[in-house]
Amino acid sequence: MEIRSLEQYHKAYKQSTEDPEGFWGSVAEEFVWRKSPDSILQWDFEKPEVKWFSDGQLNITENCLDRHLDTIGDQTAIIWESNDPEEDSLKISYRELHSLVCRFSNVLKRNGISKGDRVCIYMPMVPELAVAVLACARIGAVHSVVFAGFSSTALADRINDAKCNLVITADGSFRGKKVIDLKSIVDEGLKASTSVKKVIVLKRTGSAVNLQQGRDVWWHDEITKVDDHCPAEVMNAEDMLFILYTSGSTGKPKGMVHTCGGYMVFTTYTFKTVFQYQPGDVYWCTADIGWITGHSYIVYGPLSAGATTVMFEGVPSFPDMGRFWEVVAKHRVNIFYTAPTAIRALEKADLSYVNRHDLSSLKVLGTVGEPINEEAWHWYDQNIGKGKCPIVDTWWQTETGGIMISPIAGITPVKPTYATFPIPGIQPVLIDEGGSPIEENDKEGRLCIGFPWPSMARTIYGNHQRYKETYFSAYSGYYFTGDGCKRDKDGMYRITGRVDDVIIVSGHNLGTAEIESAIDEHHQVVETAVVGFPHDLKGNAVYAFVITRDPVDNEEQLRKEILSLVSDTIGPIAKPDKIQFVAGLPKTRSGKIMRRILRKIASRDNKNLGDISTLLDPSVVESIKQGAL
Ligand code: 7RM
Repeated sequence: MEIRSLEQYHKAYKQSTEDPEGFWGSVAEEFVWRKSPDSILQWDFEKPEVKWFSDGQLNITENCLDRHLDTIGDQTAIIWESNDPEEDSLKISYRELHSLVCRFSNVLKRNGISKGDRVCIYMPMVPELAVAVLACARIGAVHSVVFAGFSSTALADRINDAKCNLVITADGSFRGKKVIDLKSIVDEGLKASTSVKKVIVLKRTGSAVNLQQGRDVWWHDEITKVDDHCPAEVMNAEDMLFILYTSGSTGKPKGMVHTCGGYMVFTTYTFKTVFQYQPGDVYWCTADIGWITGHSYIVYGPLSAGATTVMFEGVPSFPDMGRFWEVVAKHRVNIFYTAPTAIRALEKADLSYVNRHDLSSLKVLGTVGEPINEEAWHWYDQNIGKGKCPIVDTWWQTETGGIMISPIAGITPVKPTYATFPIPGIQPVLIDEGGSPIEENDKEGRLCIGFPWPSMARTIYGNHQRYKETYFSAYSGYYFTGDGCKRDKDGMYRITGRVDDVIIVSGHNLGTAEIESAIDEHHQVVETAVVGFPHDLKGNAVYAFVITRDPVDNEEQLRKEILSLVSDTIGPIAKPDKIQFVAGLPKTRSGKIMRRILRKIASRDNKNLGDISTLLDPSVVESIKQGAL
């Protein structure tokens, strides 16, 4: 089933569409099951209901840990790199990780947790976070990891929605120069919760904490009270593995539900296939485990594949803009996976931050999270990959669980800014304005998926109706991704951005990403966010929020240069009517620009900005409002 040539890719893809059950059934044979699945797929996109391997039984941690002990037990499973470059990094072998997970599983049981209970994890990027996740999975508890940068309100919303019974947290976390007191955020959040009975607290920063008697216990005390023997709970393939919240365009965040069997099969398969992981490779995904990328491609996929996965506690800019490259050199990283937002920031720093480090270990580069602009793609390719590393631009979503459209490193062709071709098993369909599938190439439409894949989210926790409405009602018989997409003459896919980010100016469809990418070409520009705003004549006009490298001394001059850049790259129609220079953009904690807020400001609808609590820095909103044109 391995793909080592273009021909094998075509063959696998063909089989996966002609005989999906045969294809995934044989991929599934590579795993350890307590009971092998006979039933491979049942599905109905109208209901909607999807089940994979439904009579199979397994525990994902036996696949991530136990099955490796005899073969690669002493190989490093996790390399941990601290926020502080002076602190020693850690190497944890598969055998050690197995023992840590079993021990902590027993701690969870001791604290009243059993199969089916929901456990909220709100922790820094330390190895214990991976241990906590795996320990939940081992005993069949459902984890809900909340990124440890979310506010107490956002945390409380998520704890209450899932009715979590227990929270695992730390006294605090280190992020660059900052120390964040996580435990006090948890305390604040729990004032609004009735379901949480216990809180387990890991000591990381040494910050003062308030332990509530009867509720709060220390991680380091608890683990001395148990041994490291813990048989894995036998799970049905369709039992819940985890809930992960993702924000929608409206309403409260959606708790996407992923299940054990299909998620394991697909994340492992895509990890090995897309990155062409080879035994012995050191793999680093810079995401936080609080996001789906961290779940699937720091923890589950790599560990199930028996890889060495790097976990980094810090940020790309601390102690300086060379940190990522220093870590790559230090651990001889072979496969490096990051986000365009990080690439754009690092690209603006002096090249000496890159060039002082030895990046010769790199073989494969990856990107994920948003469309990558042409300039950033080439910078990444030339300066990090030195023109020798294939770039896998991986398109997928929290809802899809794993990578859906992406090059296969070194095997399928790449094209800058294109996610290129679907992974075997994935059937993308472009839908036109009228709701009909587009057969021809060289066309743009809304990206849907026409057939189930093993790691798709099965429901929204506690709200199946919303799941149906959000993903299966726009176009009957299809899963709707919410993204716009172009398929070029060769059948390669380019994700153009959320369809709600399309601006129609005088009847012309303009993608915000295109315009942003044009403006970003200016040497003075660090980053741009573009939105539409209502315009009497044009219907909509373009408003650009621009961060510059240095303070602007001649705004009019710079505006002129930007306008001619846009005009030259896209056409005069795409020229922004307004260009506002700003110090920061309203970003979510995973680095996505919240255009919803900018749209409101651009439309002078300041009163109704909605929930800004999930922003990395809510204060930027006020300063953008002040300077609005
Ligand atoms: C993995 C992740 C999902 C949304 C998705 C897209 C955008 C992600 C790419 C991309 C263009 C990519 N999950 N997106 N990857 N757009 N090219 N390679 O990010 O749930 O947090 O976001 O992100 O709009 O719908 S997510």
